[in-house]
Amino acid sequence: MTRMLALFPLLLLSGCSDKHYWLFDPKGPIASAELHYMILDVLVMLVVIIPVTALTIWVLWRYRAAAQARHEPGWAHSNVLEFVVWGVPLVIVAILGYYSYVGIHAVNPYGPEVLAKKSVVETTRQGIAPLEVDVISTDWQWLFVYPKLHIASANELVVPTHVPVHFRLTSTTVTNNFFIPQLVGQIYAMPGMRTKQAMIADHTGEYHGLAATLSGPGFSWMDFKVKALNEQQFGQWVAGVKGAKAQLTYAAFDKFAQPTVNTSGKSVYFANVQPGLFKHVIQEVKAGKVYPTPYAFTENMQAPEFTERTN
Ligand SMILES: [Cu+2]
Repeated sequence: MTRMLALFPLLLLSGCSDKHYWLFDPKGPIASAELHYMILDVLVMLVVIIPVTALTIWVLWRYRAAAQARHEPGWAHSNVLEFVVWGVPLVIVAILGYYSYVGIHAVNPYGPEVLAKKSVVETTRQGIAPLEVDVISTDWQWLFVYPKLHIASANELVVPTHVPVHFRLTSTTVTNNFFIPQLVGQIYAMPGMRTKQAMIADHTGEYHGLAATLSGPGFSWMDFKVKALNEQQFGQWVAGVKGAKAQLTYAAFDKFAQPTVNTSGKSVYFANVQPGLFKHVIQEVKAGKVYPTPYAFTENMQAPEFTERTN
């Protein structure tokens, strides 16, 4: 225990550049707002945690055997204590409720005010057209379609800095969870449905995106690179993808969406995405389209020796 306590200051020293501290190193207004409310919630909860910790130590000390404290087995009720144990939590829940409400609205991707509010985003230039990105999760890859640019990239999301990015999300398979800790919080990508998310990258750089919900055998590799580039670099990237050989017709998408594991880090680019792909995917899945997982991926769960019960 003492040894563990001695290590604790190292946690504080390790700093924000460490990849395990993404949430404490936001690189955009949405992630910053989320961190703000996270810290606020912890501070409000300390109103309970600190007194309870202190009182626990005090009670143990005050009523230790050697102190010979007064013994009161008949004691049963105190109005003051009732007031404290009910009153303080009520006040805390009210405060947390208020900040949850305000915080949810501050980062709500469905609210028209998101990314436009001065308090949330100082970097947004007025009237700048958002970049639209359609996110389609498969078993087990992420596809990012840029419908206005007619291009797509898999397992790599590239965005320009200081430009609002508006996501629409769906899934060909189970519900997935789109998460870029340094830029934007989790949002579900669900089969046959559309969700929305929005973000801005304030700084150029490379970030880590991930699937934050267990989704089967390929889950462990379902990470994606996020690159925030300046305007010129982004233009170059788009031009490069437009020069890619692979086309993304509806038929090509069908092939792409077949279950595959261990794709981590493999970026695939598609020039000429067939218009309306996002809508097409939702319609297909709604109509019952499935992408069956090959037996090889699930043999650890489904092998006959596990399913046939022996007595
Ligand atoms: Cu949960």
